[in-house]
Amino acid sequence: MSRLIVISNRVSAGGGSAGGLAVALTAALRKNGGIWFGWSGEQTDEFTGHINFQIEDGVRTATIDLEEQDIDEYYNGYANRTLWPLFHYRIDLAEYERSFAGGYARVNERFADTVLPLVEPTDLIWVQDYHMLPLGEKLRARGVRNRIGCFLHIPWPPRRLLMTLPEARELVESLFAYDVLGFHTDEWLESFVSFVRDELGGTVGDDNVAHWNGRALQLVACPVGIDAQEFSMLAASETAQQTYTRVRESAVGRTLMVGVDRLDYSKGLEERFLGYERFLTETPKARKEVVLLQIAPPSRGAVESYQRIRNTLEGLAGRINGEHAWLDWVPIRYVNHGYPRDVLAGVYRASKIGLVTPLRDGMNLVAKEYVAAQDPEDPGVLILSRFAGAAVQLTDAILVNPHSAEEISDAMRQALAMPLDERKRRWQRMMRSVQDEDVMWWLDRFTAALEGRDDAPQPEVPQNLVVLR
Ligand code: ADQ
Repeated sequence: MSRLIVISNRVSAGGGSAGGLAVALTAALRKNGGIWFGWSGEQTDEFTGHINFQIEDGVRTATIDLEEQDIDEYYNGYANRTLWPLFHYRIDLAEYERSFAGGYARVNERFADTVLPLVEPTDLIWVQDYHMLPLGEKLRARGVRNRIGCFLHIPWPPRRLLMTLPEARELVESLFAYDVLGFHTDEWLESFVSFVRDELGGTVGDDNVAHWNGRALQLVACPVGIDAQEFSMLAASETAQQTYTRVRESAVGRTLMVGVDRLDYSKGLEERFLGYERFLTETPKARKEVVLLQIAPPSRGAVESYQRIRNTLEGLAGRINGEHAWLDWVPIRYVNHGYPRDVLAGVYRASKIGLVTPLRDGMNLVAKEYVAAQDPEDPGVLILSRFAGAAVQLTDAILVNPHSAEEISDAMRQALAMPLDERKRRWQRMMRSVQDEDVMWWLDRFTAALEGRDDAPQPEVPQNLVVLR
């Protein structure tokens, strides 16, 4: 394969605490050579385009610092206050400010200008996520003729929602600068197709190639996975075993339910707490027999809606605990910390119920990590939102509508009562999917499409998940 240039908002090559995605991209870059380019996370008084090169875990990284105004308008602004809520169907939270749109365009220009001298003619360029949607167009405008692909890690919103964005049309038009555009699921892909057909007047064939204005764009539905093998090994590590023992002891014989999410309104935490409250009220005999452990490290603290959700959840956890706690029992343990991956693996394994109930999620890797960490002889039950991309693959989870407290409460009762043979049967099927469609599979499929290759591995997947080309 050609050299890869991976471009993403933040760069996180290798390292023990990096997520599976970072591990996979690191592996690909190490194997094929190339560069991982992005924002350093640092602020500078004046943008100079100075690149800080490093070798991290055998991978060459190149990062730049951004000015305060860039960070406000591009990152905290357009990325996190406009696109993130809109793409998660939350137009009530989306803020449409011309200054944000301007900052987003400016920073993408800056990325294009700085990365340009690093690109060699045969490199494959792979742009990650919603922070850099127009980057392909900016690179084309600077004469780049390489194959360029973009993968969107979050949902693509329905056409009528996207139309609320003042720059919707030009944003979608800019995507035609890419050769390949990837989504996790057919649902997100179909929403994109609907916009192209009905708003741009473009066409999309059975081969999922979109045509508009003389450009052809290959659309691909390609669900991201985790490094299942690595995660199962982490779950068997000494740290995971110690964590398992500590967490189980702290539950003193009670059944543990766990949620692990970035503190984000898309993750449905408030609705999850309300579902649990309903369960406690409706199921008096199960009270004191269960504990909900919610791990939710704060993210994007500079954005007001994130501060609000933090306050709401603290209030809700306090109310539920105040109402239901007993001398020796607190129903919700709410922890605002991040943990290393081996500790998380131990927590997942110690929890007989995994709660993954986002209101909307591109994929959701926690669901897959929970499955990979289970003991095959005594696996836990996954309760999963129908509105997470992962629900297309993990159909043996208990699937719920996360907006319904009743459905969450029912699912908790069903999970608690589920016999061992049914738990095993469901887990085995989910584990097979997590193993077969792992992160390397995703990487191979996307890069195959980017190279225009036909020889990507073709494991058995539901028909609607096959790369459509
Ligand atoms: P996220 O919205 O961040 O990712 P997710 O896919 O669940 O959501 O990944 C979160 C990662 O962070 C997981 O690997 C998890 O282990 C880790 N994490 C969460 N809480 C943690 C904690 N307390 N301590 C340590 N680690 C923690 C976006 C999209 C998703 C999509 C991914 C990948 O929103 O839909 O699945 O990108 O494409």
